[in-house]
Amino acid sequence: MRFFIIGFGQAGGKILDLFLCREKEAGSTIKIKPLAVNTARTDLMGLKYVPKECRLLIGQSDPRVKGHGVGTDNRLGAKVAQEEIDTILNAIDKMGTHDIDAFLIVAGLGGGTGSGGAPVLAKHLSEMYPEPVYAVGILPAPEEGKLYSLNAARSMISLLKYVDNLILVDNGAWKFEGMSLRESFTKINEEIVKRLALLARAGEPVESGMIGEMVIDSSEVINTLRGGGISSIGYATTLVEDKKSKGFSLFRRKKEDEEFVENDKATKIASLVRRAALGRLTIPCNIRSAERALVLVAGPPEHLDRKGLEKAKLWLEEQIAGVEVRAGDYPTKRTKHVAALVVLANVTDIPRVKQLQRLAVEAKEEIETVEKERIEKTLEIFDEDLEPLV
Ligand SMILES: Nc1nc2c(ncn2[C@@H]2O[C@H](COP(=O)(O)OP(=O)(O)OP(=O)(O)O)[C@@H](O)[C@H]2O)c(=O)[nH]1
Ligand SMILES: [Mg+2]
Repeated sequence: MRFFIIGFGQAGGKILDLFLCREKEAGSTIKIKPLAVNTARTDLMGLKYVPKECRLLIGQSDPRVKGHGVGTDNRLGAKVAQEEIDTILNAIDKMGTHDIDAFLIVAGLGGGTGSGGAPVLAKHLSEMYPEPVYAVGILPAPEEGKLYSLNAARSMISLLKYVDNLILVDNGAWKFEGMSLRESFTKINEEIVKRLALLARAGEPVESGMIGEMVIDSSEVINTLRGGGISSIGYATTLVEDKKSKGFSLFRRKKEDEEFVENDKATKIASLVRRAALGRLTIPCNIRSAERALVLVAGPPEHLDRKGLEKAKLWLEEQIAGVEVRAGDYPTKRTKHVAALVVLANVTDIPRVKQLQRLAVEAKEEIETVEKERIEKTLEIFDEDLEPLV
């Protein structure tokens, strides 16, 4: 799955940078195209792995921005993106789009630049390119305040109009015990990157000498994510033992031994997938409200198992509302872990989204009331008999 990843704003840029960092460390051969777009010069300068020619500063000519960000004003973020959309699209075009499978815009939805810019970019990309446009939207934690919630709700509604799928991540649900939100961000970013890295492996050529038990094509990812809804992703890993160090009973005959190992493998894969689907999702949701699902398992080939994957698939079909479950694996010698990814596509029962919508309505009303009261109070200062000019 060849993604053109656009990190929009600070959170988006940081996640893109970390993705490139982890891919490099893993010696990955997966091809992705990166572009970081921001209104803040320092954010772009802070990136280490996004090549300099793949960073784009916008909004320089706007006196309110001038390379310093849009200060959590996502309307300004959207305006700047709209005004400079040709520059952004040119940068994308110049990097080449002929060999990509999909666009992936990553942005924090509570701020200004990414929150406002991501929907504008999604709109134009979906109009210009036949490839699907996905977004990873990061929702603010409740303690970040109502302005962030209002921004996120607005951005989310706009994104849903234009993207083929919106993968949500909830900072609130992912805050780590005993850590500040800022400290948690680093860990949350690692979690997001792990999931995206596995998704990017779907349909890609496997390492030399390796054959997948059940290969999944990028078109199957595209089919799972079609339809324009919201997705949540589950993930689980397990450290696998070295086969040589595994002791089996000496009293068992060889054939039974093999059967035992095979059954054990299948059960392990199936339970790993279950753990991924029932554990912490990128956005907590009712799994029964999912329309489709995609399962991807990666790990050393001797630990992958077709029967296990089929078992997991049947189980997941029972769990979700729809019947479409796709499953595949990706053998790799580069790890001692087996990882399972479960994409729950087009989920509808998401408490945080409902809460966000409520909060946003409240915030909007509050802002309007405060503004009205302020105007009234300001006018009270003046003598009532004073005639206005117009
Ligand atoms: N998971 C995660 N969330 C982040 C991170 N940085 C910021 N956020 C979230 O993203 C929102 C703010 O978005 P930013 O990306 O910082 O804002 P921006 O797009 O740069 O926009 P402005 O700074 O307003 O110009 C906040 O609500 C945070 O919850 C990060 O590194 N990881
Ligand atoms: Mg910023």
